[in-house]
Amino acid sequence: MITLYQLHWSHYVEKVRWALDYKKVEWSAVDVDPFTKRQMRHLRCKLTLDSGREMYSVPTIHDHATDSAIGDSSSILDYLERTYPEPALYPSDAADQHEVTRWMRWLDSTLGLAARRLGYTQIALEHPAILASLFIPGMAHAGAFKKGLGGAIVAGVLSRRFRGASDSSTIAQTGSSKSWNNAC
Ligand SMILES: N[C@@H](CCC(=O)N[C@@H](CS)C(=O)NCC(=O)O)C(=O)O
Repeated sequence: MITLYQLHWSHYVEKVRWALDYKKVEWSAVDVDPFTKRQMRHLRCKLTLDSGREMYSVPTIHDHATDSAIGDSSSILDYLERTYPEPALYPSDAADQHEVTRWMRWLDSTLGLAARRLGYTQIALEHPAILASLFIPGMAHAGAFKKGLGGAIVAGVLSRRFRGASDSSTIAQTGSSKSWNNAC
């Protein structure tokens, strides 16, 4: 049984859900509070940013069968392939496998980040109240005024992060052993 810690709308999480379903392993998801990540505190699976700051990231899985906790979508796929080899996600040829992994990690840190930024920016411009529902627990049923205010605050926080916080750009570097502590 695998527990997936998720923000349900994250495309990095979707990638892991696809892999889990493809492998037909038994799994269930825990929705994580994006600001406090309190649901993950029992896991010793933080990633270490270049700045030295440690943080929890989603997706993270906890495989109860092996008592392993793994963060980073591409590292999770690598783990699933090693631990549950059938059906195979990767081609059998080692060179092809290397190529797949290289593309996957490159896309994580380029298209993946750009798509996320575009998505949040569009939502902030067109329907900021949705951001409140996504990021603030309990906001889904709040009134329009509260949602609008919450959405504006979340949009401000996100745009500050996107504007150049080194931590968020470091999250992109999934292939870098410096940025990620995968031994968790
Ligand atoms: N490259 C990572 C990216 C994961 C990522 O950026 N996750 C975001 C949510 S979509 C996160 O956990 N950010 C931590 C935070 O913002 O505190 C992966 O492939 O899993």
